[in-house]
Amino acid sequence: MMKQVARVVQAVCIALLPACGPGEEKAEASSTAAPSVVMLSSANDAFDAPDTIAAGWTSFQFTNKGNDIHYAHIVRLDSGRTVPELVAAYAEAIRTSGPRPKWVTRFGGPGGAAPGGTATVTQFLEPGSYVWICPIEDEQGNPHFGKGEHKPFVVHGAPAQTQVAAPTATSEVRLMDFSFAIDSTLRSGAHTIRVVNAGVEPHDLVLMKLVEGKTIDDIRRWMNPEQARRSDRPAEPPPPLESLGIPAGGIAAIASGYEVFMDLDLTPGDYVAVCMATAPDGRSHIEHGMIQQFRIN
Ligand SMILES: [Cu+2]
Repeated sequence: MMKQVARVVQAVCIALLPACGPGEEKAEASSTAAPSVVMLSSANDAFDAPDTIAAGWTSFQFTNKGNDIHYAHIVRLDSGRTVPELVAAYAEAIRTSGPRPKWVTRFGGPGGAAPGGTATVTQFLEPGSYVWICPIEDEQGNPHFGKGEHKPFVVHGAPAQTQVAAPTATSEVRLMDFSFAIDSTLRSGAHTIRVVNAGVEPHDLVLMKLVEGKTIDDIRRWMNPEQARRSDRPAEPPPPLESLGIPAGGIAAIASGYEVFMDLDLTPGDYVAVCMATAPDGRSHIEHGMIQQFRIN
């Protein structure tokens, strides 16, 4: 019963977040036109999503129709690289905690959506070749994209889209190597939070609202994606995620210099911000210090 309640709360809370691309080329927006909306969903380890999208500001409204958490993480491939190469190289990097392929740019996209939940991300799309992938791992540590949860799409030029304005932020979170700078004025209520990658490495952001009695050390211990692959992992099996914290929003990984606008409604309580990325040394960003507790009043 408690588990069901937690899942419902999780599904409600996880309705996320607008995002966008790098800062340079969209500053001159003079129109109030809304971003175009693209609906996509995931079920049974497969994406249902369009093959082509116009360049410019775009809201991705992602619905999770599966039984596990899913992402619609966007990656951009360098010219000449193929989707089978991506799937093979990235899955191998995850399996070995190795360096991620240099010819893949992390481009954001909808973050974790709970089963039956949604995640909305608005971001600026540049023309090019992209792939949606779900990097969530199953209980054996295999990423969903290795089981078929990936889909390529092409972004083509659309000059009219440059008239669409960027979202207006009420607050800011900076992602660095390896820490967060969270706006101390953040209070409960509705926010549009600008998330900026001010570091060198790609970073993501996952916000967990702590369950009563749980601490940042519980999150550090059980949400560490790399420790789980090593011999120093805890002896017991991990507890259900919802027994530790409720996912309260987040963004999929963005490369250095990118910014994301995240709309979310914060309720009073204790939160933990974590980055689930892996550093070139095979350690998680959490192990490098990219985990921080903060209170919302
Ligand atoms: Cu990070």
